[in-house]
Amino acid sequence: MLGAREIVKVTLIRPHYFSVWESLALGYIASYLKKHYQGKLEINFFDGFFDSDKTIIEGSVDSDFVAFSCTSPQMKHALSLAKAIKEENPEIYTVFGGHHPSSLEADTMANQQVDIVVVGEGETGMLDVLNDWDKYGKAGKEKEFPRCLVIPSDIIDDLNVIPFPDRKLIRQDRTLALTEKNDGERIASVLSGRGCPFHCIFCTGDRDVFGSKVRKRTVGNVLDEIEQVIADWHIDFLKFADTEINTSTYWVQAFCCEKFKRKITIPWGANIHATIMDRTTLEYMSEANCREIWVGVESGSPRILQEIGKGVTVRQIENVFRWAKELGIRRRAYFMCGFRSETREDFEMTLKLAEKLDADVVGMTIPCPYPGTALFSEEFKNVDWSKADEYGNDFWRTEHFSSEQLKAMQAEFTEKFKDRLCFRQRDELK
Ligand code: B12
Repeated sequence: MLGAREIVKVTLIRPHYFSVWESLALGYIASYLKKHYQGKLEINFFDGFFDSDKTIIEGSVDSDFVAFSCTSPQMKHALSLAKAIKEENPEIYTVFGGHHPSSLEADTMANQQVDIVVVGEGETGMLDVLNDWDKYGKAGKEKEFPRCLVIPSDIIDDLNVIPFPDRKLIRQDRTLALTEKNDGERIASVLSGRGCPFHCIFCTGDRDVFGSKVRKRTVGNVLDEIEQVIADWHIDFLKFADTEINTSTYWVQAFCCEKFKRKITIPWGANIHATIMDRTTLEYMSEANCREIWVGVESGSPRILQEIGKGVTVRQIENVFRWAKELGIRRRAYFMCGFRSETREDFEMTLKLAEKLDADVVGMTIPCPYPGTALFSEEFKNVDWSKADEYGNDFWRTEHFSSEQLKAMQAEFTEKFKDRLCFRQRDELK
């Protein structure tokens, strides 16, 4: 198919998973390719949450490359779509990227319907795929562009050089309609940086392929995008997709000052890490109309916080919640129960801390050993990730608790805080 026509057709697919967040990953990859690929390019996008398999398959079959963005729970759907698309057109190259393929590249590659795996941040890797094809594939040297290729992507140090995500392509309109329906507000997300300096055992964030090295866009660059998103999409609320926005309090303060100076009044929310937070920074945030902070508290037990590599103390958590309350910022707290050596006593400490923090919204999840995290091991290799996540899975157990006991502890927590549950758990109670 390729080489037969001038235009390279790439279809980007986000497989099925419920998400009110737009696919920034594919938005970034699309805009990067549009800017840097020298040849003629046509890019399409489908989202398995909104589009039926039939629509996706029919829209993909005349592509040259079909590329999937996958967290672990999305892999099964991605593989089934890839199989169906290849049955219709065996000449298509399938590309798999995102956290799951990057964590289990050899296993992903072992699937017949997978031709190429891009490991890590996908912008440069995906561009390499197209450039290599131009160089070898199109020239008929197909052996030098084999199926079965793992391409390591470069970490881009200066994030300002990446163009803003292509929100029209990733159908921002559809996620906005969803947030409007669910929350009564038009909500969009922006990413201010990449990489995470922490090493929590339940997250893949510290893997080198995703850059444990923290990189921040400049404040001006982030605000330029925010202004554009407000103008183009008329949003009511802005959320940051960063693992935590405050890898530098200096950056946060500068952002707040500049947002204020530019008279950008939109309310916003972000994940923050309690270790790197002080009252002054929260005051800046409050002045800049920060409406909510989301904090991964995880546990009230200092011993467990240490075991999971959280890098935070209970005192730091308590301070942040107290200061934010004083400043009128809403506080969402995420807790977890069921780490390896956790005892009933540790869990009681979590319950006590949850009461003391008095957060506006709470969630309680059980560890899920996703590939790429330190919790993952060979014993979880055959798990059906489409049926398992941290809200509930049937296989995670600890030294002291069975899977059923952990679920009972989770239910104990959700019952106790049923007046303030996060929407995922509120829905589960219905
Ligand atoms: C913000 C966030 C969310 C947001 C959604 C963000 C969004 N826009 O969809 C919310 C809260 C909804 C969420 C939900 C979930 N998340 Co989440 N999330 C994150 C977080 C903190 C940042 C992700 C992000 O936006 N990064 C910025 C973008 C630009 O980067 P990216 O998505 O990684 O994409 C880059 C590369 O992965 C790669 N890439 C991605 N797709 C593709 C495709 C191709 C073809 C190529 C070449 C490259 C490529 O290139 C991209 C650009 O550089 C990460 C943690 C982390 N440290 O990264 C976890 C993380 C990605 N989430 C994770 C998980 C498991 C989930 C959930 C399953 C949790 C749940 N039970 O609900 C869901 C799944 C949602 C989904 N649609 O798949 C895991 C994935 C682990 C794994 N092995 O799959 C992570 C790594 C956290 C962890 N526990 O380790 N998440």
